[in-house]
Amino acid sequence: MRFPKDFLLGAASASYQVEGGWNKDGKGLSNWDVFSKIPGKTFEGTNGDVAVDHYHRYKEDIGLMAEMGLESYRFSLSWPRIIPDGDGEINPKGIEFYNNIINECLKHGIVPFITLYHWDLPQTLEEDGGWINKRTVDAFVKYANTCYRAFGDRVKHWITFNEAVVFCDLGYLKGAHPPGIEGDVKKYFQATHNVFTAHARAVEDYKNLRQFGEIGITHVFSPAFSRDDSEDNKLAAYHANQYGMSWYYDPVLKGSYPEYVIKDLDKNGWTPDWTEEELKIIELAAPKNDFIGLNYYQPMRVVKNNEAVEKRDNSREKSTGEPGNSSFDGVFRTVKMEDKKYTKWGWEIAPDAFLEGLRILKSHYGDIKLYVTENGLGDADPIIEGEIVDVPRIKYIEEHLRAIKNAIKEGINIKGYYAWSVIDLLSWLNGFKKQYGFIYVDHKDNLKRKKKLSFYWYKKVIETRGEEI
Ligand code: GCO
Repeated sequence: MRFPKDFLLGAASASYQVEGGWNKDGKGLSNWDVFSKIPGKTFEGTNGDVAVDHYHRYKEDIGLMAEMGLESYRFSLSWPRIIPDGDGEINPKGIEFYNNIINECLKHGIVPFITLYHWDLPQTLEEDGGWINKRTVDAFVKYANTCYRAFGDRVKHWITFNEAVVFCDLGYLKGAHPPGIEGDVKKYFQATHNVFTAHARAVEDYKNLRQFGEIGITHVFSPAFSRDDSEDNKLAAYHANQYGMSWYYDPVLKGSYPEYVIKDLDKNGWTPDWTEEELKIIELAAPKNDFIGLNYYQPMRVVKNNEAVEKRDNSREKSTGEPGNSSFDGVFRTVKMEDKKYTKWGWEIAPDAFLEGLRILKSHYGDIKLYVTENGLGDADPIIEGEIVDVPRIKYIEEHLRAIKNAIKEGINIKGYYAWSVIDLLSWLNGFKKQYGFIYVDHKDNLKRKKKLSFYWYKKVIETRGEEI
């Protein structure tokens, strides 16, 4: 089987992780420009001031994407590059930069797929309360509208937010992302609700403009499975899925929050401050979503937690996705399992759990269109005689593409695959050591680009539309 003609084979990046040019041409400060400079917050103090200098080298980079035969490029816009103070004047140089990227893609026949928010919030808004303050919701809707109007004639695929669970959880519960708050459950839920409201309003607004493209949101897809058949652990997995999946997918796809979680929130005094009007906006926007983007890296294996919640470790090392943490409410714990495979950063490699998760998703939400907006292997790539022989990455992507093929055969509506990432980039918490790209960046030689083995492999996959997988 080949991937269907309308299935897009692409790859992805995010503004802060590739661009650099942090203070160039009128760009405002982002929360990450500030947060990454607080000692101890990032791996060896790495930051995105230069990143991989995509800001200056985008032509070369997009040229390489074209050489690889990439059909679509998913990238994010830096909000403070476009509106430096968050909701004031538009920076024409910021618009120009993204026009250049978009036009360069189109010149090569690459479909641009835009993420509006991949975590770099204008610092002025962060200082004013960030995602806790509803002013940020209004500002986001305005920013989104600015982007639709500036780029919507050529861009027909829009993602509002990337991985709300990550920036809200790490921002308000673990303190590992800006604004660096630890253990504030009430704020965590408030932030998520404000994000869902912003998403819903941005979807409405897009549809009202009648630009005839598609819009959706990208979520982490990390279905929880019980480690074994014990009733306690199965209950723990149910709880994990209610909080980690339903809380995020229901408001977007069903237009309402899951009862199970709402009850808990009420009981604990964690219910967000929400209005009838906001809940209505969320309800009405749900059927207008065109798709949902899934970032799949690993599932969760969970057990009932028997340790005290106080033991939760919020260090940077413990916040980078490796299993072994208790949930914020102490109900369950993620575990590593003897019989599973893991990456160097301790993430499980589980294409079978991906397929299983997709089946569950379909049973809950029906035939909604799906894009796999991220999937890939974070590795320290082997270099032999100057060649980057990233065979483990090839194997990883191949196995996941096979799972997707099988899902399509079963009638699951997946319309594209975006490998993370197109080029080696800055990991938010793991520096440059953790590589994901098809294109290597030599940090010892002036950020020179080099094609990895996976580059040639993915090119062939695209050429043959995955026939051999
Ligand atoms: C990292 C992460 C990221 C994410 C991406 C999420 O190591 O920093 O893996 O690269 O995958 O930004 O959308």
